[in-house]
Amino acid sequence: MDHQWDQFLAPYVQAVDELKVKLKAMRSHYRMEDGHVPIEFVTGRVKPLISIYDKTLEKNVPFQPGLALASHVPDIAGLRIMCQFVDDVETVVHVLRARKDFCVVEERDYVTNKKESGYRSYHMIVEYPVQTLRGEKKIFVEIQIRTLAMNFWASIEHTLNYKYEGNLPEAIQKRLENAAEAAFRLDEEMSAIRDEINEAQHYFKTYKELSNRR
Ligand code: 0O2
Repeated sequence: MDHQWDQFLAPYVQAVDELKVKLKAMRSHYRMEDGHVPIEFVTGRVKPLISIYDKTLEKNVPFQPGLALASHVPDIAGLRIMCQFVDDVETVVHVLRARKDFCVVEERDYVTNKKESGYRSYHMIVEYPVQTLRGEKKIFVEIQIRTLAMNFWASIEHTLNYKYEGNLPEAIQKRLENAAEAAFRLDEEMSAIRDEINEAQHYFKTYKELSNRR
């Protein structure tokens, strides 16, 4: 049984590894252009089996490796791209849509339409071709694009939900709603002084390059 899961998950592991390299390369390319870098950092993971199991219960699909699972749980392979500013999220989405190495099959804009929980992020499901010994295998990968503030909120909320098994006490829920609002305002404030920040970052980069040459 373990072997079956290993075999099923292998292309997902490969896809996450490959896409991490590719998306991090995007960041390096921006850096070389000497302008604003919309990508702060990239992370990736293959969904742990226990979380896949929980998802199958939620979606009422059998917990067994195969096509049904792959189509009902499209985030077995997941990448996250963190950005400084809300506008950067849109920039990254445009660049991803134009790529030729995968095909975008679904988009969910929780940035402009936040979830009831207060969650904000942009989700893309892409179909990514993995080269295997038995030929090409297309798999779904979820790419989440969000600002640092959205990411901070989501990771805290995720941890708390895990602790309380999804039944957050009302007081904590209220605090999280306030925190979501604060994160939203932080994004707005940072966007308002974006030009100042960009200029400062440019000076800092030039200064560092000059000091390294000495
Ligand atoms: P994990 O542990 O991050 O993998 P659907 O039922 O299809 O409408 P579904 O399948 O939940 O909704 O898809 P959706 O809404 O696109 O969410 C998929 C992922 O987005 C989640 O995966 C989370 O990573 C993130 N997410 C969605 N809503 C929330 C939220 O309210 N709070 C936080 N912190 N993250 C959220 P998993 O499998 O739930 O979790």
